[in-house]
Amino acid sequence: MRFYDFKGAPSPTKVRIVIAEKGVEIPTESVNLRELEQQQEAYRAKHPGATVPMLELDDGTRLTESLAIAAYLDETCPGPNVMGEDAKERALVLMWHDITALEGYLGVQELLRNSSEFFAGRALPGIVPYEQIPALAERGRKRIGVFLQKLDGQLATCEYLACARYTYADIAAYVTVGFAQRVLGEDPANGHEHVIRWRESIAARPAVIAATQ
Ligand SMILES: N[C@@H](CCC(=O)N[C@@H](CS)C(=O)NCC(=O)O)C(=O)O
Repeated sequence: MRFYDFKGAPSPTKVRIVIAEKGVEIPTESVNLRELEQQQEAYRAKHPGATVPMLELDDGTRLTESLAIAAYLDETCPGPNVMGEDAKERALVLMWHDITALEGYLGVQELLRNSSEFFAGRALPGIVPYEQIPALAERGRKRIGVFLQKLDGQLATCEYLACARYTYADIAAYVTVGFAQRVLGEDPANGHEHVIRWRESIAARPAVIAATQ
């Protein structure tokens, strides 16, 4: 197997945390998004969609999309289960992953990619040259606030996001809150005591520390 990663980007960070939680070693190659290495021929020949993460299996299959990679690693690697032990847990993990991806992550992406000079003409990941729409940046900023409110409400009722134990839903939401903090330049968890309590417990996990340093 070979993992295509980039340390500064949120989507591969979720996979890096899963790998660390599982305690497995996977040969890893960094694709430098700051230098647009993902758009060069060598990487596009492997993944025409030109994004990271990607996991290349020994039979040549290439998995993209962090959720799919996490599900594959969870089933095939030893170590603690992160995608849910039974039908209800698995459904709750997918449910909170979807809420996080669609309501949280996309809000941060809207803000970043429609406001930063670096993403001019690249307002969406991939190879299609979408122009920026400044109004989407403002909408994204608002959506982050709405998402944090929802996260805090859920974490007021439950120690972890999807169920009583740590799962991939927590990994996805933790990375999204960190991404939001970086893009906003301020802590979106301010005033959300349950998010702050939860975030501290995730940040203290050895695998999270190892995967994000
Ligand atoms: N749905 C994908 C999203 C992948 C994605 O958007 N990756 C970003 C980094 S976080 C990327 O590769 N961007 C390259 C670009 O913008 O050209 C996943 O969850 O893995």
